[in-house]
Amino acid sequence: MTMKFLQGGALLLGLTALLAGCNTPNPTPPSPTYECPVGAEITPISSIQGNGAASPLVNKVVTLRGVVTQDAQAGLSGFFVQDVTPDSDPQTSEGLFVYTATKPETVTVGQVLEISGTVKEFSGGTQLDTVTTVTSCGETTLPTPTKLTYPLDAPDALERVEGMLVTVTNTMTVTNTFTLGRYGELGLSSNGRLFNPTNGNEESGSVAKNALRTLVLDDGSSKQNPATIPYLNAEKTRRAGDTVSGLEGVMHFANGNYKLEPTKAPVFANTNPRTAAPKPVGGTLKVAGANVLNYFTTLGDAGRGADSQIEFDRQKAKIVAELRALDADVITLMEIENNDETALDDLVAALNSAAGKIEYASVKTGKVGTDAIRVAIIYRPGKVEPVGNARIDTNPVFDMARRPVAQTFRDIAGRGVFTVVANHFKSKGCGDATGTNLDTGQGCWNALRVDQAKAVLAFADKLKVTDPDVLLMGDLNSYGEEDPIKALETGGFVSLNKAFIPKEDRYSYQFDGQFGYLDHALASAALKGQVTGITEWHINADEPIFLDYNVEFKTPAQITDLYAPTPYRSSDHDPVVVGLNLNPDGAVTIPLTVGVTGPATATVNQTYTINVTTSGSPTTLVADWGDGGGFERLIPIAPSGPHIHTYKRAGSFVITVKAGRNGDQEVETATLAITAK
Ligand SMILES: [Ca+2]
Ligand SMILES: [Ca+2]
Ligand SMILES: [Ca+2]
Ligand SMILES: [Ca+2]
Repeated sequence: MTMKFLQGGALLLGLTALLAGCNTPNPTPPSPTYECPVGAEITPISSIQGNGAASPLVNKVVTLRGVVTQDAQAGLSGFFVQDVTPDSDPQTSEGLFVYTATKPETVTVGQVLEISGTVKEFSGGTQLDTVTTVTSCGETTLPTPTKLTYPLDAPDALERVEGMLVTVTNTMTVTNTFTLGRYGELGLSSNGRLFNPTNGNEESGSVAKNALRTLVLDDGSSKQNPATIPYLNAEKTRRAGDTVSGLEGVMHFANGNYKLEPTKAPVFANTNPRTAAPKPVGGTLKVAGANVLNYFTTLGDAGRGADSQIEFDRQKAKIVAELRALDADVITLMEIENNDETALDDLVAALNSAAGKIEYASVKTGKVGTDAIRVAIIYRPGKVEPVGNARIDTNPVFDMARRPVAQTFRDIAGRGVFTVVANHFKSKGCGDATGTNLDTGQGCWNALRVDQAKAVLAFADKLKVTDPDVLLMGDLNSYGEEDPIKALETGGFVSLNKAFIPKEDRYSYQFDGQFGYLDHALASAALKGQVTGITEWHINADEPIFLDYNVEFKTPAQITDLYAPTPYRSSDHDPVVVGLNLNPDGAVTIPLTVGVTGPATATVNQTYTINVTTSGSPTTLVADWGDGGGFERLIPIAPSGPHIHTYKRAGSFVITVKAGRNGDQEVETATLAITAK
């Protein structure tokens, strides 16, 4: 049927009605027919859509004829029509969104409508707007959905099917749940989840290639924070890694993205179910690393962490459930509030309360550096004993991040000694980044992270004097094939993630729908042979963010229904667990350490007291109080004890304490910044 025929105004019968006249062996239900008014000049939808990014008919008043494929007026303020007489050009879409926000129409799927209105581009999508007349012509069968097979052949491939009924031939994988709670959307990908190109999963991976594998599945609604979150399973989650098939719907363009608005319920499979515990890692001793999602006892005004006691209680219950499920003997923690021991003590008390016994103790460091958060180490005193005190890397490359904290332990049963280092390198966020720290494919601050990796190597060399077995744990804010990890590998450390975990399972974090591991475990060469296994427990990266402790953007029912005091989405990073079977060690040289803590403010002309802790039996101990007097001896040289000073003037001062031994061939330094008023 030609356009000329249509425009001639002849009676139009549905093609199916004509075909129904043929003799068929079986009786068929009467086919729908339609008949449109005579006279109007009809503009084909293919001419409205054109073959480019925007309509060639913007702001033109047109009349079109299309069959309703989806009525989304309740959720999207419009409905979709598809031309009853498509052209033969696959580059031109035959579908269109009819925007009816201020004047809803009663339409039904399968109804043929003649509609007059104005062609508009609204944030990148073509639509019929300011609708003046809608006339029903009757009904017809729906067009056969256009088949889409991923990966797409071009970044703008979906432009050709904008507003059209489509079906996806692939089984797709959930790769992005970030806006599932907020907008009812899921990011899907073909051929499995998406990985960050620098994670090492494929040789020639790129963000552009990932984009060709991506599809957004919407819920037919643009409403924020829907009371009913779509696509959840019986466990009220939808995990990344789950699959979905039978996708059919209309390809809508809105908010800068193509979104499939389903016309059939998508069929999900829980192919990546939750696990109750981390995979076994073997060994006689387990060391874990976990991010505690800004565990702040300072509520609300800290600008991070829980906003209220209710949120903090929910956060604590989830973190305690996670850490207990790790069943680890030593745990390095990231994102503890840097408020001396307050937040850390609170968490340890909660762990011990849940255990009904003193199961964990913490390595005491006081406030570490000046960042709002710090790293920390907790351990089971029944399984390991500290050898000396914590050592903190005060290299200035960590001034803009978190200082690494190290602790040497002896395995009480097996007598093996090793040292664990908790790390949390500078993040990829750009902030004030300039010069070599701008993003060149590995996020911002990559150059600084390389310097931090090199500093950790130098720090580890000092630690190896006590015992050569050093385990680096933590969020290095670097994916597996990025420069900071290569620097550590070049420096002799072995990536345990790479050595033990299959590529497709190497992830601890999701950003922008791409997965990767920022959370690492690296062993010194001497330790490698004593490692029995490692796992990344996918309780967080795969889970939607709305399952976390927060109460904002949730209805009262959701605050209750979506929350559970379980490990799932206790944080945004997956924890890492390493199994060790340590070789026994004899007596070791206790590491020389020094630490200093004290109030943040001193009062002029009054006694100010610091507490100095040391290990490794220093033979000299001196302090420079920062007010011009130079170094003075501290007496006695005790493992822990107060020392006093009186400031004679107001000002900001940095107190430096040095401990030495072997005729000061070995010297350790600690500093404390204070203000005298
Ligand atoms: Ca076409
Ligand atoms: Ca939505
Ligand atoms: Ca050892
Ligand atoms: Ca909150």
